[in-house]
Amino acid sequence: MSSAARPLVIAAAFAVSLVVGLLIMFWAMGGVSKVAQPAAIGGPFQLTDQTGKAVTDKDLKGKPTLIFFGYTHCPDVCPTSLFEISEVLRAMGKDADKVNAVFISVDPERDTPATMKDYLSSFDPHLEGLSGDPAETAKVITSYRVYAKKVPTKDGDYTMDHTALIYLMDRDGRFVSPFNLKRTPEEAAADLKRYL
Ligand SMILES: [Cu+2]
Repeated sequence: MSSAARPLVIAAAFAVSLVVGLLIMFWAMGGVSKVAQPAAIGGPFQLTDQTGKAVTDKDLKGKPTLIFFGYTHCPDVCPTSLFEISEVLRAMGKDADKVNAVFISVDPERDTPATMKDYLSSFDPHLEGLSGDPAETAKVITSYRVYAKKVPTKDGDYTMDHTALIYLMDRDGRFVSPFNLKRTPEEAAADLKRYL
């Protein structure tokens, strides 16, 4: 090889490795985006709110939505989370009307619209409490990939182990990310306002 050709060969080898590298990167990113498709969390549902009105996933569209799954007999996690969500809604001011905040029951046996209404009276009035029959509940739990399991207690009663994640859905009903409440209500409200 002449000494004049060598830099060209090196440049060509570099170009080939760059192209191969980019192809691998695109392939890997394609693979990742398939796994993380927004449609993977959430889906159609039909439930009943605390006033007895039917609510579907379509009713939530047009506004960003916080969704929290739980049950009214919950001893600690649910009341704490609902209190924290209430604080965020308060910090939203008038903009609280432009978001949905939804509490979905994972306990169809005990949580009727009347029970939900009574329970939610302790929290921000923007909160909607949705419940359904066992089949409707199972469907929404599955589509949001919620973990919910009945755990019998010694006195013959039961509690529910459940996912304590707060789901942030965008105005089109697509899952954005878990919503972080481990910050001040003002910080969380400012973050939520970005999705209006
Ligand atoms: Cu709970």
